[in-house]
Amino acid sequence: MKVLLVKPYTELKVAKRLQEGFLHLEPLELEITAAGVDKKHITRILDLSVEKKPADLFFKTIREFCPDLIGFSAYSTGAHIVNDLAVKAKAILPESNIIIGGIHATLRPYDFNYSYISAVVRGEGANAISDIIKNLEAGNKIGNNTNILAPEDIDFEKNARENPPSYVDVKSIPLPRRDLVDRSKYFCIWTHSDTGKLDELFPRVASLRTSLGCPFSCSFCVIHHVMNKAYLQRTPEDVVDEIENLKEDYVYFVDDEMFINIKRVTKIAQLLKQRNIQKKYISWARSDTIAKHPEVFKLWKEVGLDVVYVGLESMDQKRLEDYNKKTGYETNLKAIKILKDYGIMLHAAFIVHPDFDKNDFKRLEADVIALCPSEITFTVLSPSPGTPLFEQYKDQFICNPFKYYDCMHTVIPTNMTIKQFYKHFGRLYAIALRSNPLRVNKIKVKLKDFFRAVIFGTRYVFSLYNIYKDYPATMHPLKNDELLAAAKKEGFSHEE
Ligand code: B12
Ligand code: SF4
Repeated sequence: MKVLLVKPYTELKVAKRLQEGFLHLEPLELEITAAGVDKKHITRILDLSVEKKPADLFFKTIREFCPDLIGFSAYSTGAHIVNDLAVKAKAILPESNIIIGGIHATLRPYDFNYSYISAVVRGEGANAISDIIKNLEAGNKIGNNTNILAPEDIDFEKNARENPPSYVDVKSIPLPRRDLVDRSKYFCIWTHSDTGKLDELFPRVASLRTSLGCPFSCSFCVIHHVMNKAYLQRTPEDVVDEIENLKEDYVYFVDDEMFINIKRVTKIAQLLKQRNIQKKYISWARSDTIAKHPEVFKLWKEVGLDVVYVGLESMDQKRLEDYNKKTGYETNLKAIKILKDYGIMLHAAFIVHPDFDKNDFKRLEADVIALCPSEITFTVLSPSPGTPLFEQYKDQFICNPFKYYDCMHTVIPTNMTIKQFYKHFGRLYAIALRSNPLRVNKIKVKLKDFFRAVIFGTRYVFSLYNIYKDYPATMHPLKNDELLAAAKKEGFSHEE
């Protein structure tokens, strides 16, 4: 059997700019899924995410390769693109089976209830694809459990809406097939240096997952809905074996929250030390974990933890409570200090709420300046499809909330006019770029890397200032209810 696994592209300019300029991570979701396919089959991964002409490449590949099974991955931002590619692929190859998996399929399988789709997979891909192929080979029904749902099944909608998926034993998840992608494509900007210079500002980077899920339930996040609050952990030995075998020296941990179990992460660091594994790491961590367990971060710094992404979200206690973050202003401050003291670079992630007024932006600007030097990014609070927040706002959308779900385009009305909102939003990024350690600490980098960073940084900020142009011109000077009324009148037709 020939199997083609496809990562969709993005249509939104800001997301493209991010991937072209700052980080493009390997399609780990497809590499893990591919590892569930027996090696007797021919498996290919097609990552369309930064191709110049992704649709052309997709159709060329399916015509030439003629896969029997096509599997798409989809985050919410790519779900409509996947549906579009799937229907066209089925028209070209009517005999092939098309399956869809990933976060969006897990959250809202019913968005893929179409006759051209053979199965929608919820949860882990490797185990599911292995079952699917066995079923196809045996001539059985493609899916018959709560994780593999077949649109042709009469109970599809009922199962998709009422029966939650089950979770696999973490030990049964195979190691990713990293050999199936061109590894030279994947990089991440690395602005931290202990020596004042960097051999490479855009090193090749490997993605690695040590745990799945998160026991917290922040209101804006999808993970506790995807995983039903489960937290699955790989053993320290298993994790360190995988790290040791990576070709790349730079590693991006893609866990939602890697540092939940302190004993486990301490053991991972101790093993890295014992085995003298010399690599550099980026990970996410909560501010309360850092504040409560500084010793763990000290140890991790010794084994190469360079950058920690922290969802500070806000320095306003009330907003933190509204987000159900279960941290606080003081905790955020403590975590920032600990990371600075240990020489670990803070990458602070803040949420900009569409209800922000001028003063909220000014306060956030002051918070950003106080964090200097740090990496700082912002997202616009966006209800994710498949969550209660999405249902709560369902009558408030000012654009198609699926196509524009990139946490940069607001999907709900802003308190300021949409044009002013993005003027302030772009300005936040401009200030954040000026606070970047590379600039503040005058880190020495190769000239070509320096120019690349300046050019991409400028283009990125420019595209942020201009986000408002992605909404119809009549909406630019509007705010609040006027914006909603105008959007309803537009009927979202401008997106087609
Ligand atoms: C690293 C990361 C990124 C990276 C890019 C990652 C990438 N390779 O594309 C960066 C930083 C660029 C990024 C950006 C964004 N991200 Co992001 N990101 C993540 C993070 C932390 C890890 C992703 C990952 O590698 N997971 C590990 C893989 C192995 O897990 P997986 O994707 O679930 O795949 C498994 C199953 O779903 C299934 N599966 C997946 N595909 C398929 C296909 C088939 C055929 C089958 C059978 C099964 C299957 O099997 C896989 C392996 O077992 C996730 C959180 C998370 N837990 O996923 C958020 C997450 C995916 N991101 C999210 C968001 C919102 C974004 C942004 C839109 C906003 C933002 N600014 O953060 C942008 C969008 C950028 C874009 N171009 O689309 C949301 C998505 C929510 C949603 N409804 O889709 C998540 C879930 C975070 C969250 N807590 O809400 N992200
Ligand atoms: S701590 Fe992080 S991963 Fe966990 S629910 Fe909150 S935002 Fe999501």
